[in-house]
Amino acid sequence: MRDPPPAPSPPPPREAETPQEPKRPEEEEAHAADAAAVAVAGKYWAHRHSLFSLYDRGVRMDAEGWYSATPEAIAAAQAARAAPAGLVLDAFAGVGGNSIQFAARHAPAGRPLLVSRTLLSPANTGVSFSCRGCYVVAVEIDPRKVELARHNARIYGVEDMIEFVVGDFFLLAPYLKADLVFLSPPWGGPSYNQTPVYTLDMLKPKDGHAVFQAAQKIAPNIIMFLPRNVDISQVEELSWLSSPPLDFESEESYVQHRFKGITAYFGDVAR
Ligand code: MGP
Ligand code: SAH
Repeated sequence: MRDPPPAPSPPPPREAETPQEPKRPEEEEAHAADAAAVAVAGKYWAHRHSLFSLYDRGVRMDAEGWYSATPEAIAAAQAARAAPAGLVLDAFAGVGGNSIQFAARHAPAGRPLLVSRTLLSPANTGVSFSCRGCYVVAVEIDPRKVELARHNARIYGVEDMIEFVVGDFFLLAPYLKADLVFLSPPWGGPSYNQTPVYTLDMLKPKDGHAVFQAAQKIAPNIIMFLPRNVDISQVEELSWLSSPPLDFESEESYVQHRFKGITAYFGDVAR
């Protein structure tokens, strides 16, 4: 009797491009990052379609992207709070999970809004057009992630709606204005949930107050995506940094009944 065929194994996850031999020092560094991406992707592979429903069309990730990208359904719900055609600053854009959903706002998965066509009426007569997506400025400090995010935005058909900026949000903040700032800073890696209560001073690279205060100077409306074990009273206190205090709402964000994080809304985006 013949052995049964081996169980199908998932194809290796795509990561940032793997350099060929021989490698220069910077290529070694990139290669190490790719290896890390593959390792991390092992745990997150099963979540690939909840992170990006169009994953199979060629979405690219790196290690941090695998564990940090906002799942698409959550990012879409967050984006739905933004005003249509508003200007959104995604301060920690990563591989683009949130920027893409703000730009594609309400476009059903798999049928991305054809933004470049909706900006002009067919005859270019100046007749009103419908554009439900937001204009997004996506700031990200890691240039490799910006390339991944740009590539992913292209897959979703929204690259034209997003201005990608490689830079440090804290340095750029004084020069920026927007209708809404979206904040999903690093939580300190997957071990964020090893503590019973996550306090805002654990956010990276600066504590939650510093992040929030930088955002307040940019826009009257702020959305923050935070760990599910965050101290929610601390988060609410951020609204008191304004006078009068900003409207505040917090929401538990789920993917298929699994609790993934807390979304905090400040300003007109709070219900
Ligand atoms: P998770 O808790 O690491 O995954 O992250 P999971 O599968 O819920 O873990 P488990 O406990 O069920 O095994 C859940 C979600 O939180 C991720 O999909 C990201 O959207 C978000 N997230 C996680 N981390 C570590 C970060 C981070 O450092 N920064 C940001 N912005 N989001 C993160
Ligand atoms: N919401 C994103 C994930 C963000 S993870 C998504 O869905 O894809 C947090 C990101 O913040 C990381 O990619 C990290 O490189 C970036 N980052 C860290 N410090 C930063 C800074 N000072 N300015 C801008 N980006 C920063």
